[in-house]
Amino acid sequence: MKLREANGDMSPAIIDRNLTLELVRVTERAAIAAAGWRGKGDEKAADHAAVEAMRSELQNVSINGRIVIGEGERDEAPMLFIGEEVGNRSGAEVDIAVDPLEGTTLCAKNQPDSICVLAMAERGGLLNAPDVYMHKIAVGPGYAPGIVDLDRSSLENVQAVADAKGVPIHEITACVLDRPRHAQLIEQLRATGIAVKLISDGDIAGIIHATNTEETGIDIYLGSGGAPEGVLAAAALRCTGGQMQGRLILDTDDKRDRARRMGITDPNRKYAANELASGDVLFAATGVTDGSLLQGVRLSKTSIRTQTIVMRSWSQTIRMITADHRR
Ligand code: VTB
Repeated sequence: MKLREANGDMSPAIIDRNLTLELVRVTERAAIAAAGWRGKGDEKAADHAAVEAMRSELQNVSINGRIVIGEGERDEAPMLFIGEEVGNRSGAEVDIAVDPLEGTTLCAKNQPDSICVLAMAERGGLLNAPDVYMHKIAVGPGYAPGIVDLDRSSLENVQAVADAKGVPIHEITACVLDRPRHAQLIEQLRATGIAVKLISDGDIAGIIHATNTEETGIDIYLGSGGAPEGVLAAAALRCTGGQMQGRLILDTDDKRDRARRMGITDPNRKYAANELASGDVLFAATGVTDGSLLQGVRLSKTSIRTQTIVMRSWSQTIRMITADHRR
């Protein structure tokens, strides 16, 4: 068995590398389906189209798959519910996390960075996260381990990144979801001269951007967003390199109960990227709307063009796949 150090993890290459292309087909299908709903103002219809397409294409993939992050509990989601078995039952036992349409609002408004996302890991490799918020922090590769930590203040974390880069703090760019709950954080960051890049939605793309500072200018991701998106972002980060931490926000009895039922015994636990997504991990995302991460679906008379990023933690290979699909 081949072993390789990936983000401090001695991960054996468990998942068949050819599955990367099979995953691309799944997110491509979902993106093409969702693209029909770009700019139509109907988030639900766009999401539903992506879910149906993703589910039907997943049935062709050579895996014994199980959804661990999907559309919700069995009683609230007819498709891609948590625990649903997917794949053609002929391959490895794997766990699957999906966000069939990340940024439904972005798609409905035809704004940048709406994407279809899927991650795969060996059985047990993905945190079964309830649909609650998660505090998140992420930076790209090349920093000393532990450079950022959720137990330190945001300013301390940004200062540590500035020091490591050897630049003044006002040359640091932090990416934050534009939400009222982040008003104080944004104010604090700006008060020290930090450039804040606000995104209206889509923190999986936001975290991926923070791992690719040279291209995006984003040094650090800060703030809270969906926990399922946190697990998907961690899967991506395991493939790109970098550091991330997440902590579930379990601020009511109901949320703590839900988390407990999903096997989370310590509600205050701080998870590193390789605890959110461990072992051998694959990640794929296809653009629906044009964005800074991916080009959106392009329709022409005879063909449909898609762009997909697909990555593998074991080798940390990042592939960009542009495909022309005959109409
Ligand atoms: C978060 C974020 C997602 O929606 O879940 C956000 O992780 C929802 O945040 O990437 P609010 O509940 O504050 O609106 C996304 O941005 C898109 O699904």
